[in-house]
Amino acid sequence: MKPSIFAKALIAVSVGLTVAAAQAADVTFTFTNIAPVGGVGVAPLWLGLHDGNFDTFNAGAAASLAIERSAEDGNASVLSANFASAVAGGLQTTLPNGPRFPGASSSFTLHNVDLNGANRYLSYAAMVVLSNDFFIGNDDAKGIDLASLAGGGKLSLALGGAGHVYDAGTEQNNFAHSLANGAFGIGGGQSGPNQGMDENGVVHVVTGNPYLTFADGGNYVPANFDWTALNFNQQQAIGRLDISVTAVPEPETYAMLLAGLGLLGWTARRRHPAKP
Ligand SMILES: [Ca+2]
Ligand SMILES: [Ca+2]
Ligand SMILES: [Ca+2]
Repeated sequence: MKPSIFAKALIAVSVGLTVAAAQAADVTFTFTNIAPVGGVGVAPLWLGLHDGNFDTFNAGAAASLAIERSAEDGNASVLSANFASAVAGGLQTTLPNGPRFPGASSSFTLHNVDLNGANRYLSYAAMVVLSNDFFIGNDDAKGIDLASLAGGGKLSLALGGAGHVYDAGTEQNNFAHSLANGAFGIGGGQSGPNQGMDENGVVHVVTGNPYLTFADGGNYVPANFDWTALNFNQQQAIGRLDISVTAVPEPETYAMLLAGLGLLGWTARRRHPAKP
């Protein structure tokens, strides 16, 4: 039998309710280092999903302690603690498995994400490895809006392209005093957090190939790194962040859907009463 006009309308209403009420989502983030072999690495990427009111840093201003720790030591714990206390309903993670060097990737899935509200905007930050205090991040708290993915979908972002690599301005660019974080198993200089010479500067965009001007840079860069062709003025990104969203209907959505189906069944029975 063909469904009645009423039944068709009911189906349309049920589907509409399902979409409108499906606010929770599973969001999988996969970061892949796409720099050339021998290029820079990226420390474990911190990701925060908020309502637009969490600003990690401002270019031209002194870095917070959270950004200093992230940029100098690859340690997002202060940033994470700040986010947890400042953002109601925020969700965050730091991708696992240590720094990602060219070709390597790392993934994590956040659940119960509200991309229409409390978790609409994405912020990210991570140290560029090796460096004294370089990091990738987004200055604009509302610069990455994920609301269009609330019903499901995919998005890929290029991270660390021209204009998106920053010097935290907290440590002088000098590998002789502080090469990397010993916690990552990269020796040659730093043996603990917050080492190196204070820079007392502001957060600023890195341009060109900064390693060419590092004091003693050539004497301390490990043999498996080749930064001679590196140029932060070019558009090429260090990494790609793939975001995959699966909308998850909330329990009340199922309830409405079942109620709609029940009504459909009742309508069908009324149109075709059982024969005695
Ligand atoms: Ca900012
Ligand atoms: Ca610096
Ligand atoms: Ca410092």
